[in-house]
Amino acid sequence: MSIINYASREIQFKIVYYGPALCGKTTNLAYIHQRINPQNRGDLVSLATAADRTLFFDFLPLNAVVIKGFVTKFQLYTVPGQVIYNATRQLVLRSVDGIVFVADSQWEKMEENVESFKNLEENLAKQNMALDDVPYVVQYNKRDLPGIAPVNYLEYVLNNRKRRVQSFEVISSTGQNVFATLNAVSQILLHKFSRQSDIARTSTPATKPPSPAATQPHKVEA
Ligand SMILES: Nc1nc2c(ncn2[C@@H]2O[C@H](COP(=O)(O)OP(=O)(O)O)[C@@H](O)[C@H]2O)c(=O)[nH]1
Ligand SMILES: [Mg+2]
Repeated sequence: MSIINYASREIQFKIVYYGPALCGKTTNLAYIHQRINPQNRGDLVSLATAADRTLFFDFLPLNAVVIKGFVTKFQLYTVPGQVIYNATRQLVLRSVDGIVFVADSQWEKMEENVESFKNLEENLAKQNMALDDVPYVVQYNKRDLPGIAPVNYLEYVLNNRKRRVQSFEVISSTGQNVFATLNAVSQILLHKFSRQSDIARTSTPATKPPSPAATQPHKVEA
């Protein structure tokens, strides 16, 4: 649920990168962090173990466009993918506004992808949310590796619900389609926000939601 601060005229949205261990969630955030103008972002906070696996989460705050006098801020989080950290995943998912499900395209990771996707639905259900009501997109990461499943197979396994969502072929280690993914989920959640919020309804004539490119480093206006 977005947080609207009338005093500071800010709207905060929370986007969570969800997926199995080592699928590339931290790599997405690190790339975004590296490409965004430092004036428009905070530090990337990673709580990692010595083995470089996320223990709690990564956190990256971004400022983006101004909607009707309000600065929109996006808070990007990752979850720890390892099965045992489910309580942490539930905490990180609290009040989520948008989700990027990151799948590892390698055949050998298919079971883990499916398991993680199911786990996402279960954890949302525990906070009375249904995946179908949450803006989300799917990312097929590691497209540069050998031994990956074709996209139509991944679509069949991970994006075969009544409502098919946008999906992206990504190489997060080079940044390919990392911003396309983020922009897509931001656009969907901003659309939803414009439909539902008083700010959007009571302000100046309906304009289209800020361009998804708003989160691109060179287009950020804060
Ligand atoms: N070849 C390749 N390696 C990747 C890609 N994305 C992430 N990795 C590597 O996969 C490993 C796990 O990535 P990380 O972002 O830590 O995964 P997380 O557990 O989901 O946060 C790291 O060694 C990354 O460099 C990719 O698109 N291609
Ligand atoms: Mg990580």
